[in-house]
Amino acid sequence: MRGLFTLKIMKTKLCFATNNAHKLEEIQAILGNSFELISLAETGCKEELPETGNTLEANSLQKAQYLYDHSQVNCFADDSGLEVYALGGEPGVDSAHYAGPQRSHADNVNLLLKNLADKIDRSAQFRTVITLIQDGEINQFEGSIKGQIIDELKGSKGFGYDPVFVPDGYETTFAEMSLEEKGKISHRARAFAKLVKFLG
Ligand code: ITT
Repeated sequence: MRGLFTLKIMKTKLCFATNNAHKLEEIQAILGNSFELISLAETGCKEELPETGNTLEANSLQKAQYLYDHSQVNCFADDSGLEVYALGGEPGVDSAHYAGPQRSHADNVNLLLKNLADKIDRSAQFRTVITLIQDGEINQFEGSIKGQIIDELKGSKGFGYDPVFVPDGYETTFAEMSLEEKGKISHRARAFAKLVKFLG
């Protein structure tokens, strides 16, 4: 009993500034029991977080700073994107709305495959930047994973560009992997591992 109580009071309370349920699920699996994650709703923040930067670094900072300024809770925000070398790093910060404001994963993937149709180099990377703000102090953490964009969709798990991304050293797409498998190697997992290490 005492051990359980000690564990409970030692949990670090943090708000994860996201409205993406898939991401919350993935991060919960990565963070396990060490942290008590507070949702955006629990902080009373109902607004759309601003994301107008030109880089993943700027966007994750902007989201975290907005939440911190409005709710004064210690928090972190992430921004991720798929960077395709033959497309000069696109879709990058525009990954979520690559095919338009409807933010459709299916439309985004289809546009990506169209834009890559005549390209021989299919290499890409997913990249995540996390910004943590604790008592006003800002720290950023980055994670990435390299892979190849295949020319047809495979698998039904995950989200976004997962059905067309095969990480280097693997035969399957992210969308064919379990949450746990993807969670061991993903860009987000790598960035979050750095965050967890930092938080100690
Ligand atoms: P929030 O801003 O609400 O957190 P989001 O959907 O914009 O949610 P991200 O900033 O992490 O999430 O990612 C932007 C886009 O990049 C996302 O909509 C996907 O299209 C793509 N993406 C990021 N991580 C991905 C992943 O693990 N698998 C597939 N696509 C991913």
